[in-house]
Amino acid sequence: MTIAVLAVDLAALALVFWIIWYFWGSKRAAGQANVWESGVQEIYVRVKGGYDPDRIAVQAGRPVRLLFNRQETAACSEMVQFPDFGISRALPTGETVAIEIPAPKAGEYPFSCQMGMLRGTLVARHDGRPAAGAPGGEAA
Ligand SMILES: [Cu+2]
Repeated sequence: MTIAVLAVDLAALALVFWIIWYFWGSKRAAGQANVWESGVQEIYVRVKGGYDPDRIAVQAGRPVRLLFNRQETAACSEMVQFPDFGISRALPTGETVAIEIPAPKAGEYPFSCQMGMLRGTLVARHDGRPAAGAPGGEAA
């Protein structure tokens, strides 16, 4: 029993490392959230002089989890806010902060730092595809 629990823990840990490697190690084109079996769409957003990616495509009507990781100490980026969802969160340097958006309707939802200098857009579409012309639109 204990060994089984340990095995599950190790598997979960391995998955976490794999996710980190996959998103940060393998420089993908960025933009499209990954959809897990749970139905949650998840994507890492690096915060360093801006948001990377700064245009995030997701499927409308499904839960979204954005994992912000701030890799700088500049005060400018210490908060991120999603005015459409009433979300405002601190982003401590070096920590990953999960922001959950239950099920966005189709539309474009801007997000920004507290002073609006750094900007990004969450794009929720029924087909989950980014708008034409969006950078890095194709799924890797
Ligand atoms: Cu700012």
